[in-house]
Amino acid sequence: MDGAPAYGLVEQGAVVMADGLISWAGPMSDLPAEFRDQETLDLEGRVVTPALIDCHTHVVHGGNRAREFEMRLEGATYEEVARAGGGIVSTVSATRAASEAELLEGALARVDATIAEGVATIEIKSGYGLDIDTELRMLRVARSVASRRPVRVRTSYLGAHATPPEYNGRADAYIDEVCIPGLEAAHAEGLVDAVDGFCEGIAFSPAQIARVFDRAKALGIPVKLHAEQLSNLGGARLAARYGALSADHLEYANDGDAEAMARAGTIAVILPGAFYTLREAVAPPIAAFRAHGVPMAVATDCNPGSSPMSSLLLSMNMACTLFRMTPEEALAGVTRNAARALGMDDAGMIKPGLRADLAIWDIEHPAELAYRIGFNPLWKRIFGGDL
Ligand code: DI6
Ligand code: FE
Repeated sequence: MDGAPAYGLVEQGAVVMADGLISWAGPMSDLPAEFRDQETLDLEGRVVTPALIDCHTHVVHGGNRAREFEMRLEGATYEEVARAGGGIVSTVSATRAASEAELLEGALARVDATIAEGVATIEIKSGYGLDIDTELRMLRVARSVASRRPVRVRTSYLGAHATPPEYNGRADAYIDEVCIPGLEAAHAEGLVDAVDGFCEGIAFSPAQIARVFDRAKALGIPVKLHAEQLSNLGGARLAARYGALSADHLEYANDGDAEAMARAGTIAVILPGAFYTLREAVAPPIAAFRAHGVPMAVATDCNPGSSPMSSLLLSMNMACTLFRMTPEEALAGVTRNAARALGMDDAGMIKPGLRADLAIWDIEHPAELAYRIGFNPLWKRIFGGDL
């Protein structure tokens, strides 16, 4: 088809792997002689992509919020549920009450669903502990996922997710007494790859987030931010000012926000699962991100409240159908740009020197990955060169 998206697709391609890394990739006809007598696997015309990367999840948490789902169907809004002590805070109670083993068991079930769809790297946030012990427990559990399953884990410290009940009305004190000391403790244990926050009317102001980011910068940890999800408070610009890896959600972001993000090299992480679940009416400004050259990632936001979804393939479909992203953008969003949103330069592309994390699909064209709904065409996943 003339003018059809290219996807960087190589017909009749070959990928050579050695020692867990990609050593060569290109058209079969160009395969250098030195690789010709290696052991081969004939993929019989299947499509190979980089293994997928889910760059925004909250898969470690206790309990579930099916009751809240019912309340919303009875007419309550997400913000009303949150203000009534439901929402994030109800998951905080369930997470505090859960043992490390229980948290791990719940997380593994969700992670297994994503691995089955070709995911090889998953980002996992804290943020349902909101006290130092439970935040650290969540991060330890998140890290332990990587020793239980063939998957890489990146952890984000999300102490600034909500104000816990014991600090009701004293958000600043929570930031000073729990959130920042918790960050220092988690960093001292080597548990933090990035620092995240929730900048929102029901969460924290830009000034409060800035205090957490200042500490992160001082510790040399990159930042990212849940920004402009339910309203525009200037979170995306704040994130850009701190050179954030990503700003996430962004439904209420505007053209100026996109411009600031482009200048800072901040990735826009698009989370259609939350938009869908909350029946949000305002879509993120995809055209502005495109126009300013802001790279877009796509993730599940897998969490028990606003996005109880573990399917990254479904996120791709939603990003296209709800937000008019192209299937090519959606694929870049769960591979190349997802890696950038995590500050990783060793995954997300099929390129010599990168990790041999690949997904092999029973499809004829990459557009099929975003096109189908509730169908998983993964044939095999390769993780660090292992089938
Ligand atoms: N935005 C979200 O969509 C999740 N966290 C956040 O900051 C929701 C978390 C929840 O409702 O439990
Ligand atoms: Fe989130």
